[in-house]
Amino acid sequence: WIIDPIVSGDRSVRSVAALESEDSLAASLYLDHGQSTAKRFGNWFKRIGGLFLRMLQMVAVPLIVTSLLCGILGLGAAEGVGRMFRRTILYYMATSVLAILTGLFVVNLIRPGLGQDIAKNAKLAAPVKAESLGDVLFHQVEALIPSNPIGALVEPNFLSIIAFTIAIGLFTLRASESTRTRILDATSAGFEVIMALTTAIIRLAPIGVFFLIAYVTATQGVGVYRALGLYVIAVMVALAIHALITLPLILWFFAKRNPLDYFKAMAPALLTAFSSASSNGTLPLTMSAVEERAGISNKTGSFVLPLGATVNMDGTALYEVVAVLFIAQLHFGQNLPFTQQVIVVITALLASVGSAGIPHAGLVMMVIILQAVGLPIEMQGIILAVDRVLDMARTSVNVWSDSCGCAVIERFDLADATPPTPAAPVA
Ligand code: DAS
Repeated sequence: WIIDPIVSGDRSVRSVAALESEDSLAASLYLDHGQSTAKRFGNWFKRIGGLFLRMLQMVAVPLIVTSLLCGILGLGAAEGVGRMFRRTILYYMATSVLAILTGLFVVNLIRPGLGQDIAKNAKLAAPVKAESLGDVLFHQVEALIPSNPIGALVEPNFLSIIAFTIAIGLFTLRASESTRTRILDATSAGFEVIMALTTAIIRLAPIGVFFLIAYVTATQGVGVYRALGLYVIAVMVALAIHALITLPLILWFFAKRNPLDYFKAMAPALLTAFSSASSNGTLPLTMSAVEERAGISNKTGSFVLPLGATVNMDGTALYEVVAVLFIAQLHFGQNLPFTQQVIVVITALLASVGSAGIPHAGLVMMVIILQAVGLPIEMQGIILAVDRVLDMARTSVNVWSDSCGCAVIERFDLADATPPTPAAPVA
């Protein structure tokens, strides 16, 4: 009684006016006994599914803060690794931006959320307000400098939270050994608890997915599934481009390594990342694979990988851009304006930095970007159904990028360590 009247088209609605005057859930399922029964059920689907999304929102802030702090404080004393730290961060930001731009290109090319025979909401969403690029960029910079960090936690303003947490982490590295140890121990304990809570919430995903999918299906019509299929293709194509073209090129040109050989060396870690959908869970295997199979030094691997598992998530960043633009296409019935897409790029980069290396972390962080561009978080429900398989794929890309980072950093580190060959004496 939710799907049939949509699929069979047997909508005994009184008139097209009913379709126009009420939201499509009620209108398309308006039954001739004059009761918009489904409207009442549809609202309950949205409410119950919305409870699950609220649980994801509930853990987003503590997950970001504890995960980021653990990742940064795990660097240990900052002495002697300054140059490696700067190079590592530069590599991570560069590959994440390349991943995001790849996702942006593919989702604008394929446009999975447009042109489907989706029953449009009778109340089409308000067109997105287009700001000037300068205003957009300045607002993002403002968000990175919270005038009241506690207020940012309460709001929550995720960009402010991430920026402030990174600042606190970096300056804690410069504190005394005992201070660093105490803060790291407390943060690690907190991260362990929040991770357990998040994992418990994710176990409720099937229930949340059912209600959200029921709501979105009734609201958007079954045409949404064709759009969902295109969305999965868009994510997979973008991930493949980044993992099989971009990163191998970086490996070839900057690390002078044969990408195929390196890929074979990392295969056990990549397969574990795919099956577990957890960068953190795969980390021990990633570290042993880069050292024992790929010939990377312990100094590089033990520095680059733990940090990467926390702050370098190319696959996640790419996925969030595709997902948010897909939701925007579905919701607004049009592509986001360029300036809004710039906001998505910036927030996706920071959201991927704040994501934890645990299953579905990218989904939790997506709330940040949806809020940044004014999209209703309920629309996230539509992509929950396919998130597990996409999570497995994007986690593999996350680990593959971290592994390639080790080879690049090692190459530059060795170049530093190798004294320049003295010029041959003039005969
Ligand atoms: N599963 C996360 C990871 O472990 C990635 C994500 O959820 O986006 O890297």
